Amino acid sequence: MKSDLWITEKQTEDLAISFRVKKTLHEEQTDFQHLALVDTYEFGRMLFLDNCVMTSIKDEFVYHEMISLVALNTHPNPEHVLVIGGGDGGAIREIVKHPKVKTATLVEIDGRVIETSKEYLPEIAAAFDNPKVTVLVDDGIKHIQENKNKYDVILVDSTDPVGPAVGLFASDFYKNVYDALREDGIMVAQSESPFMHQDLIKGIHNDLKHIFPLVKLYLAAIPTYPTGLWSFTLASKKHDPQKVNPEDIADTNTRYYNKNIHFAAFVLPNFAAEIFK
Ligand code: AAT
Repeated sequence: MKSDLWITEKQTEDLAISFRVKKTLHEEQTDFQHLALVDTYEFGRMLFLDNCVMTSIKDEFVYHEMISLVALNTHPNPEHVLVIGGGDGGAIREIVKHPKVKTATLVEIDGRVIETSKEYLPEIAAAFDNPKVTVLVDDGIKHIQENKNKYDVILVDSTDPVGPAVGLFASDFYKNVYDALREDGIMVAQSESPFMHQDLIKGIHNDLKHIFPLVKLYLAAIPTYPTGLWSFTLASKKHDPQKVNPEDIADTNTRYYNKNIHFAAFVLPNFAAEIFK
């Protein structure tokens, strides 16, 4: 008989998504947030932080490929890459596969996310032992303030703008990201749903446009995230993702991203393009 236990993310005051739970694998209150690892019938094992979906075994590849590979294949020489947040290791797993990457640094504020992901989500936390990888348990805001002219690509793989992640959506943070990037660096941040978070997306773009010459939104379908349609914001000092030579896109054995998706992801439906009008 199936269990009658469900885990629910309240996406807004008036909307929720529930997953029927096969088994609760782990639950704790860390120094930063409530952490739960559950096995679900529909999406396999899932990580929740403060009752919000962070990732699931079934659809994690979309998010992790899309947050990482668009920038890595836009930069002609992405040797040094930084991930802020992303303690599950999914972005890092995609980054180390790229042939041009020499170092991949992860700065995650909550060490318990890393440890529990290694234990319960080994398919996602698959590359922490790779020699290219350095893991720092620290506040990403602080790391960005302390490092200048260092990275080719910075990915902000953060929780929603509440709690420790609020500062990762602030204009001062983006200025420091600009300075932490080398002269032709690129930043990508997860920027929530264009159905629900238009004001947030607009704010991010307004802030970034004052700092970077090129700012673009791109989309991907992520069923376990609110509304299932997710956005990423790319800010670049020089290289334009839409002017990449398709021949230069590395084949890193992906399940969502490919040469056509690289360009198609930037084609916005009218309602999403209107966010910027
Ligand atoms: N890879 C998809 C999973 C995430 S997790 C985001 C991570 O950001 C969390 O582990 C959280 O601990 C970390 N984090 C939050 N604030 C900071 C900070 N200031 N410095 C470093 N790490 C931080 C993203 C899920 C997106 C959810 C969409 N609904």
